[in-house]
Amino acid sequence: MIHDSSFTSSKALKFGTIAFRQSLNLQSSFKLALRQIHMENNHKSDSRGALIVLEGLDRSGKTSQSSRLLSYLEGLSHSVESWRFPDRNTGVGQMISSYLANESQLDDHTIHLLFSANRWEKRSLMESKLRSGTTLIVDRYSFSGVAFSSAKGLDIEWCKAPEIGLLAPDLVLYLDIPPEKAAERGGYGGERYEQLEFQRKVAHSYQILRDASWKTVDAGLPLDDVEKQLREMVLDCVTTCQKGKVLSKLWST
Ligand code: NYM
Ligand code: MG
Repeated sequence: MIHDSSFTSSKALKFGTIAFRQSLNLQSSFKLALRQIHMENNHKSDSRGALIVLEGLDRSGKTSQSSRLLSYLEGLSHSVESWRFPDRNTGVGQMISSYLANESQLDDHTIHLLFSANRWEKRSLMESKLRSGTTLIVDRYSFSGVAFSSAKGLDIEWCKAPEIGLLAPDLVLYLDIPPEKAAERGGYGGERYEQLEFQRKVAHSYQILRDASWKTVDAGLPLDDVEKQLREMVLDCVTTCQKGKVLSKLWST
């Protein structure tokens, strides 16, 4: 009896161990399957639109090239939008617009922060567009903010500070043109900053800001030639972001 019972319990123990092992196996295959599903989902959500910024002096051709790039990408059936800063349609944008038109006067620091606030008010929309797969071609961004304000003599690090944490562009296309040549192009409008001497200082500030995400194009070339070069760079960037690239933040260490 005693022997029997010990036999039965050792059998039960063996059975229990097998059942336990099998359940462990099942658990780990289940976990593996879950991980695979998770990775697939992650892969899908990593695919996103590209944040492409055009920078350069006034009259360097950014606006014309933005609209050309928009039509080009639309023609390839990409989801794409063209944005610009300052965005003059918001309340902050209207204050900026009247300052630029010399209809109001503001302290240099104040207008700098308004330009920055104008980007911050669009930040979350920008992120959701990019994550949903829309590429944004943006005419001016934080680099304009820092280049123009620091050209007035404001400290460059102070100028960069309010931009920290905005989305970092995947590509900055710098339309390079000598300030004298830009000034010849149909002349400047009546807006603040549109003066040769000031634009020389802005060009200098842009040089300090240049980093690895920048590509420089000779904007003195005919529009078609500039466009051809830009198309290639843009398409390359859009493809990289479609495959999945981490969306990073500007100037955070
Ligand atoms: N500008 C633009 C700034 O001074 N700081 C900024 O942050 C931005 C986005 O506004 N001369 C200046 C550069 C231009 C002016 O822009 C208006 P646009 O692209 O010419 O309309
Ligand atoms: Mg302008």
